[in-house]
Amino acid sequence: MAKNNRITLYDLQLASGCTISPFVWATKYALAHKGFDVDIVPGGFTGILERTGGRSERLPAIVDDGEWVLDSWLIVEYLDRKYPERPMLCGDPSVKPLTQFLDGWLWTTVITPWFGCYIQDYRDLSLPQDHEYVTRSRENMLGGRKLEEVQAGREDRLPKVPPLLEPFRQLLRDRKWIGGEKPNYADYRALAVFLWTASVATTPPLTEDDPLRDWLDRGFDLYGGLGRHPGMHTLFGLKLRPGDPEPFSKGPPMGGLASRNTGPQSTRAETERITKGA
Ligand SMILES: N[C@@H](CCC(=O)N[C@@H](CS)C(=O)NCC(=O)O)C(=O)O
Repeated sequence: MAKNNRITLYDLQLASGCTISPFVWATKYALAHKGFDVDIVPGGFTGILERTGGRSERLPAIVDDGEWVLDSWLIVEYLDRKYPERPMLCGDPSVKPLTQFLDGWLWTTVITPWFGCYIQDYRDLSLPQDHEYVTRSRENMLGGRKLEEVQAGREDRLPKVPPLLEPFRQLLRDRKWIGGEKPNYADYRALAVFLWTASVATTPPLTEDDPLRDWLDRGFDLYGGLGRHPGMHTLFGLKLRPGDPEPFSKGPPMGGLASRNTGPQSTRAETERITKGA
């Protein structure tokens, strides 16, 4: 049982002290959701094995009254199992698989392109002692390409990403949180993608008027502004150029699950369009 309500979290930080890892971000929110006070063990990419006494090469890791738990997913399972009397992170059985799907979709859809757009920033913002390791390991991840070469030309690629987030905007259109009236682990896992982005994005990835802004701002403000570290960058302010795609859908929701069939009146405009090309 957490002594004095405190749990230790091994963080993965940039030189500014802000968390970079989306896995650690999701864990910070999970601990706050469960109502714990957190003792942060600071540090960057190098020396993780030494800091954790040989226990882990990856972060996050937590220590709860002497009990080590590694891996963000196992940490969440541990917290709900050990503290079921506190607000559940994944209360319903469907939350876990749907959260894993959403996380996987966000990685493919936005983290992959944004990784290529911010990878040089990611290295430059890391702790000085991490630069060499981050350069070598990330260049290996990118098939041997130089970080500078991968990031170059991002002004042409960044405007192509916001339209891809439309299904996620639809998800949040009619609800306050993915979890309903209150956020749950699906919210934290999705927020973590944008918290990671804000930790490295020296130029914004989303337009000022992106409808996701409301959920993102409320999410960053949770738990006393947990996502508002001064080292973070704004996500909003992407400037579009002529020829760039519309960043998000501005029309009314149409078709499929985006609108409700409440009789012919509700589908007439769509029917006209698909039958007459109006
Ligand atoms: N399955 C792990 C993945 C954790 C992970 O990959 N963490 C990365 C940070 S994003 C890490 O520790 N990287 C250390 C490194 O790159 O050397 C979890 O869910 O916690």
